[in-house]
Amino acid sequence: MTVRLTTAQALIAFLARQYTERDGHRQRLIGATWGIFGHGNVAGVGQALLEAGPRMPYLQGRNEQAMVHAAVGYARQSGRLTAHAVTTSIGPGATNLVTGAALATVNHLPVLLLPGDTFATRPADPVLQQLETPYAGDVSVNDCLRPVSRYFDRITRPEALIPAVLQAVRTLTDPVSTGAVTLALPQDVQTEAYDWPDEFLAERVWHVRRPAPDPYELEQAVRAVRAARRPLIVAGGGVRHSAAEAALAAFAATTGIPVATTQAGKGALRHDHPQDVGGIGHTGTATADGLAREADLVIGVGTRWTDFSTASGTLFPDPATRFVNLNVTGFDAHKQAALPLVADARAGLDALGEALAAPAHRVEPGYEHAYTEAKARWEARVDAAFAAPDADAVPTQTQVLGLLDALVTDDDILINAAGSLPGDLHRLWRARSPRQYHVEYGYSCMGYEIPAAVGVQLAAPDRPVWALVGDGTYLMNPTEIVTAVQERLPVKLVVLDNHGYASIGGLSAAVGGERYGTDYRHRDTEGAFTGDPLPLDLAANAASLGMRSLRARTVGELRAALAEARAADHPVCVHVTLAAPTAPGDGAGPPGPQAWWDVPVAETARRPAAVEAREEYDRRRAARRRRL
Ligand SMILES: Cc1ncc(C[n+]2csc(CCOP(=O)(O)OP(=O)(O)O)c2C)c(N)n1
Repeated sequence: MTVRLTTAQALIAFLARQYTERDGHRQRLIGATWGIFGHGNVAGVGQALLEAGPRMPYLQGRNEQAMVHAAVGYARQSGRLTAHAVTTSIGPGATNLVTGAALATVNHLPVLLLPGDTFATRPADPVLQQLETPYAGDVSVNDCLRPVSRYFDRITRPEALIPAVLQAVRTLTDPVSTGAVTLALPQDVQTEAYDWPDEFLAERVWHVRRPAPDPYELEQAVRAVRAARRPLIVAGGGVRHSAAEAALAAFAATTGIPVATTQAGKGALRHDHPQDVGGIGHTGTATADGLAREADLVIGVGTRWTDFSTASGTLFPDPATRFVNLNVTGFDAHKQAALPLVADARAGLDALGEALAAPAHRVEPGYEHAYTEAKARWEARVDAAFAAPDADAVPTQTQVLGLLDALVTDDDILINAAGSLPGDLHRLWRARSPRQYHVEYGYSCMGYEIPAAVGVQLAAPDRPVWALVGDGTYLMNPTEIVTAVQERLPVKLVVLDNHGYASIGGLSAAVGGERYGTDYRHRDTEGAFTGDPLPLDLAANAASLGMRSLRARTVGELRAALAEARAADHPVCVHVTLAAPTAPGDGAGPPGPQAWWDVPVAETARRPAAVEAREEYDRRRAARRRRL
């Protein structure tokens, strides 16, 4: 039997009947479809969504990039088992997807992108918003999405949807390949009818696999762990994606091996788990980075080993240090010249734990004692950075985190992506539950937080969801506030205002850039932006988009505003102007970077600051170690 539907109607009907299943739990693969309509999708996917009604919930966004961020927030919070689709018009609506797609793919998070495309039948080239490429008639702007998609297809005939969408869903549900998936839909094909076989539109369940380790690789890994005197686990986002938190906690407790975490992995262990030693790398804790420098075996679990985690190749100075990488992708498992252990994180940890049980393996007491003491020393530094003793004082950034730390429970979710906050959060935040810490640091995309909060709140309707943003990030992408208001989502937005890019300002100073172009100030008579601060009122801006907005000028006001926001059943913005931070690491202020990060400095420069910075850079760079 067949059913006659347009390509767009068949696509939406198909997507509404796809499910994922893992560990016996089954859920819809595509929970909803975001969309902004234009002539490239209104008559096709738009009409199909209207006909589908509640069978495919529709969410209205303000900006295509932001819709992808919201979808990514939703997928990450849902453990990648359920995702959103995003439909756009052709041309600018489609190319606005590129940044969000790259973010999804870098972070291995599923999102289905459905950009409209120019006519397949090409009756009147060029149509509105068409890019004409003189040397290639089959190129459209959607080809920009190829390098940032894990699967890309253009549906130039209705029946071509069948193999394309099956590959699309296979990619979305595969733990190795998931990321952004793009099906470009020419505007004429979207509206063309076809007789679709019933089997195509029947319910389909996609099992999300947990590959077990290869026996040989497991044996090698076990041998390496048993031989190690100072092992360190570095847990990444793969732990979260595999829901391996409990397996990791049990493995660490049984073996006594300390666990450091990347940005994507933070929260895998509760902060008070005895083996949790906090963040690793440039934004890591002194405890974790100290252990890394002394480690003889590093066990990476679900990590891509970015430069932040390895301190740009300087964190593991001992050439004898070996790596074991437990990772579902062979690509990542082989990094750092590691012994690869290609497997799902949970399956791999369980297998390792079992193999190390007889005879029971545990690190030496002296090692355990040393990292336990180092952790206690670090915790005292966190306490000092969080403490805000004077209720009338203007708070610093870390004191804002301290006030949140005092307020939240296991339920709260904190979202951040860029600026100086990811560093402070990674170093200092005390994660209380596995999915509390939601920092997107694979792409570190300014403007992620507010739309992501909308997506996260849709995935976790009963949990308090906080988007923490700098003023720079706010200005880049505030408009999904309107969506939070429209959907009555009680997201909490905390705007930490320091009149510019504090993070890049600090970085600029460190690389001899003299903070050029990083403050939000008027142009002065010499042409530089060193005049008075710009008269921005971001609290009023948020209020103008329909959000309740609270201004906090002091620690006391901030404490009250955060409590009000937490209790509210509607979206609330808390705006706080920060006190200038004390220079990090000068002894008085909060702890700064505990390890290096490679940002190249000008090799030739006339200004003394850059010349000096280059000398320091050459010294640091010499410590880099490549593992081949
Ligand atoms: C989309 C995007 N553009 C540029 C950057 C580079 N960048 C990283 S942090 C930052 C400044 C962030 O400013 P703000 O949000 O105010 O946070 P602060 O640095 O003041 O903590 C910039 C420009 C980025 N990460 N993302």
